[in-house]
This record gives sequence, structure tokens and C-alpha cells, in this order.
Amino acid sequence: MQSHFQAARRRLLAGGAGALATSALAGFSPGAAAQSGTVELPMANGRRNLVAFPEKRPLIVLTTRPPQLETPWEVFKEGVITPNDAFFVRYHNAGLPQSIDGDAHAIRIGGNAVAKPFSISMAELRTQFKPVELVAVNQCSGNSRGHFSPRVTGGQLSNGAMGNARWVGVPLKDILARAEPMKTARQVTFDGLDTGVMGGGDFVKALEVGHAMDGEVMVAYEMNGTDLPMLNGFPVRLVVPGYYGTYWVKHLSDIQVIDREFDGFWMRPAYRVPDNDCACVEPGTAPAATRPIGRFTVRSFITSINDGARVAAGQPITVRGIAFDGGQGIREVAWSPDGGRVWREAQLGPDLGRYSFREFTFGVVPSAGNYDLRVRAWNRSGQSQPMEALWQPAGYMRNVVESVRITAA
Ligand SMILES: Nc1nc2c(c(=O)[nH]1)N[C@H]1C(S)=C(S)[C@@H](COP(=O)(O)O)O[C@H]1N2
Ligand SMILES: [Mo]
Repeated sequence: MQSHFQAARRRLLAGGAGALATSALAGFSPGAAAQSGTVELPMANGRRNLVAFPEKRPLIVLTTRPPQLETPWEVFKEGVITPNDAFFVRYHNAGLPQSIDGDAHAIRIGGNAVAKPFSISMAELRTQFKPVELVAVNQCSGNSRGHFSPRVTGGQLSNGAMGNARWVGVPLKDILARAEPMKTARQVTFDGLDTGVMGGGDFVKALEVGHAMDGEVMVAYEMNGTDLPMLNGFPVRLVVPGYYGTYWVKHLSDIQVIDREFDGFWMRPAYRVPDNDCACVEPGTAPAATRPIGRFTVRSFITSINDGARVAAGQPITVRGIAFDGGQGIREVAWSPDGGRVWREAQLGPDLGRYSFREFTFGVVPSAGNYDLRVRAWNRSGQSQPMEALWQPAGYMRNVVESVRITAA
């Protein structure tokens, strides 16, 4: 890792990717940036602008301050790894760091339930711990919120607030162990360099101490073989495999092990779901009790062919897609040509690990007519997707079996 670190540092000094990340947002004005067209999304008022932010290709803009950028669906046709320049971006607060010196950055580890608080620099993080690598999906809780019916307030996202990347970093467990957590430890909180300007205030998240110490939660400094893009948390972020993106704190700067349940705004009332098996309620009603949002539900999407497409009758086509879940791994994907009456088994592609997108394919030779293609995945513990959409007021966790209608002529 020594040599890796030196290489990264040289890139920084030589003005390569590291240097770009260091000053990525300084002087950037989204208003002045060339708008690269618009994209039509399949929901009411679904026309959106595409704008290229620093280190990003043109992405779908929900808000510019702070940046909330959705990945255009076409990107998922490129493969099961989402390129860094196309990876979605979500922030809550406009108080973003304009520039970060990756070498000077440090993470403080403290709180009232550790015996030995300490601070660790990026250089120490890269050299004093054994790095691990994991392919994992990051998905916003509100991914697909714009498809809720009845509609709910919040960012009207289509399905592009998710991405799959190869993360390299250090198990959080190893870092926390050095601080010597005490028996009183109950939760671990995570804060990044961005600051609250209004509303819910500084973005701080918490995990149960057992979860934080499970060996899988990672403090990641590499994404798809290179530094994290500024907008995805440069120089270091939390990766919480199988859990919604809200826990994946970016520009991570402060970790506290505490002897109580943390109740900051972003844990309560924000990011909570109905406390029942389906995390759902009757449309239009409020849940009686809530819990913090947790693991992803099972999802699957056809990627290679869009809703409304026309294909040539009698010509064989291979339909591709992706499936994922909260960490059991995908066991099976079924597909239907007729809206769910007849089901057949799709072929699974290479297994990149149980937190990754899993590719699937199936072949069809459509005779002339209309088709309502559906795909439905099961994970290794038998969980699947509902045929009818579940509803909840925050618009989180959508995972209905999607419909792709095509015409063969
Ligand atoms: N520092 C910081 N980290 C954050 C957030 C934030 O507002 N500030 N938003 C969280 C949410 S809700 C999501 S969905 C993910 C999105 O990760 P991305 O922007 O890299 O795609 O970042 C998480 N980490
Ligand atoms: Mo999110």
C-alpha cells in the first residue's frame, strides 16, 4: 500500500485526478455550465435537464444547490459497474466543502464510549491498515420516488439514484478497535465535512455498534480503482454494504462511539420507515410507529430495452438486466412476456459478490404483437419483489416488479 499511496500523492502534486478532486467545486457555477440537453422521464412533468458537474458527465439535475444528480438510465446498459463520472450524487445541505486537500484530511475517532480517542490522516489510513475490496451497490432510499402513486413529496427521482462500484478501504472495525471501545458503547455516529445551512442541520448518521463492528462496514478511499470523485465523498466515505445510501457518509471527518442512541434530525424524524414487515402503509395514511431505514429490498430491472420500444418481429433478441438485494445475494431471476401470467427463468451472469448488481439475460424471438415484459428476482433467503407497488409516505424502498411494454412488428 505504501507504493499505492505514493502514486496517489504524486498524481495530486502533478495535477492529475487528485489535484482535480482537490479543487473540484471551486469556481464552478452550474448555471454557467453548458446544459447538455434534456431527458424525458416516465412520470408526470418528467422533463429534466442534463448538466455536467466537475468530474461528471452530463447527469439528470434534480437540484443544483446542493447538487442532486441522477444517473441517466442509458448508463446501466454499459455494464454492471457504474462509472465514477456517471455515479449519482445526493446531498442534503448546501454547505459543501469547495476544496479538500486529500493529504491533509484526517478523521477523528472519539466519543464517550472509547478509551483512546485518536485522529488518523489519509496517509496513515492507507498504510497502517490492511485494505479490503468490495463491489457494492449504493442506492438512495428515495430511488424511484417519482413513480409513487399516490405521489409523495421529496425529490421526484426515477430509477437512477443507484450505482454499483468497486470500493477499496479499511474495515471500520479495525479503526474502531484502535480507539478501544468500552462496554458501554451503543452506537457509532458519522459526520462529514459538509455543514448544515438550514433545515435539519449538519448531516450526521448513526449505526448500532454491532453493525459498525461487523467487519463489512468500510471506510473507503477508492472507487473503481481511483480516488473518489469530489461529489461522491473525496477523499473518504463510509460504505455500508446492503444498506441505503443515507448511511454512506461522504467526506468522513468525525466518528464517535457513544453510550446512547443518537437522535439527531437525520436519524429521527428523517429516514424512517413504517415499523412493520412490508415497511408500508395504506396509501395516504401515516404509520403508527417507525424505525430507521435499513437494508435494501430486492430489485430487478431490464436495462437493454426501454419501455415503449419497437423491435423486429421474428428476430432473436437478448434482453439484459440487473438485480440486487440487501446482501443475501440474488438466487434467481424470472421473466414474463405477458405481464406476469407465464414465468420463465433468466440466466444469471458473473457473481461479483452478494452486494453487487447481478447481471441476468434471457432470449426472446418475439412474434408480431405487444408484450408486457416483467422481471422478478429472489434472493438467497427467498425474499422477492411485490407485483403491486407498496406505499409509504416518504417514498422510500420502492421495489415493485417493473413493466417494460414493447411492440414487435
Ligand atoms: N456528507 C454527506 N454524506 C452523505 C449525504 C450528505 O448529504 N452528506 N447524503 C447521503 C445520502 S442520503 C445518499 S443517498 C448517499 C449518496 O451517495 P452519492 O452522492 O455518492 O451517490 O450519500 C449519503 N452521504
Ligand atoms: Mo439518500
